[in-house]
Amino acid sequence: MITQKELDYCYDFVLNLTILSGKVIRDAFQGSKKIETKAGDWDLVTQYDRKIEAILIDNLAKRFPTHKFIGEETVSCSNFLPELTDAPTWIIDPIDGTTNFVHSFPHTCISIALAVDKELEIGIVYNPILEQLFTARRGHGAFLNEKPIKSSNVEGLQNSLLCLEASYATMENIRDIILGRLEAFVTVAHGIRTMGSAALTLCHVAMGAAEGYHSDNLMPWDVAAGVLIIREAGGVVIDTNGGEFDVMSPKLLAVGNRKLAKDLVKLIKRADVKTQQRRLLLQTAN
Ligand code: LIP
Repeated sequence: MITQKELDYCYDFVLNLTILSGKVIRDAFQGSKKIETKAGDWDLVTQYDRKIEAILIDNLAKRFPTHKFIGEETVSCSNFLPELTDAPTWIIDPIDGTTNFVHSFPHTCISIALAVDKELEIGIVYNPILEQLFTARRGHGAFLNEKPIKSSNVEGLQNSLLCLEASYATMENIRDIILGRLEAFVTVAHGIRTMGSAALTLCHVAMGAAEGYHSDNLMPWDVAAGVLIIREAGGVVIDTNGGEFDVMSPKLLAVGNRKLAKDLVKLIKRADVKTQQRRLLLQTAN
């Protein structure tokens, strides 16, 4: 159990800390970085990801000694994803959009959320390069640089700007699924975008700059803050198959409104059926 007053304090504290930590990204942005790979050639980490995660966790742990942490780089080192419990838990991506950061492509951010009783209470996504600060508290709305934001009410797929994560097509075992979904999106939408930062893409859906975002293969820290920001901006987050969204196992469809969400679920299902048929044809041809 946590009081509103305690949550107010957590919010003020983490907001200051996040803005201060943004300086690390800003100072390192144009320079050379030490780059290592994690799950594959496409999964990068730099010394700055680790540095920022250490700053965030050290300061939060000092201030809130009973709180727990799920941080991208800590989990990568231990290879162990902790369970989300009822305890106040900070879910942290020190640099979301690391590949963008490595290339000095300006869509990169710090993403941090607080969950209490497994409910997202605080979400902050901060891009210190473009000075975009997205914030949300459960039940209090969503904001970009302190101004309220609202998700899109465009209901037609044919009038939508849709985002998805195309880079997973590097993985051979799911390449056809990703490209099949990409083909389906391109065929119906006004346009598609692939930004390279799940957290910032979610915030663009929250501010109504894009109608929808879809990606499987994400991790809790990529999405926790952005999910609260979209919901507080009036948008919808569901599982890719249309069911309830699970932040600890995110297969995600984040959409400006419910009507469009339903149509996207159908579109993705049809694309996957087509992919399965192509696989069968290939198998019989071989
Ligand atoms: C990245 C995401 C990106 C996703 C990558 C990765 P990182 O986060 O935001 O959109 O496709 O898998 O998780 O690794 O830069 O923090």
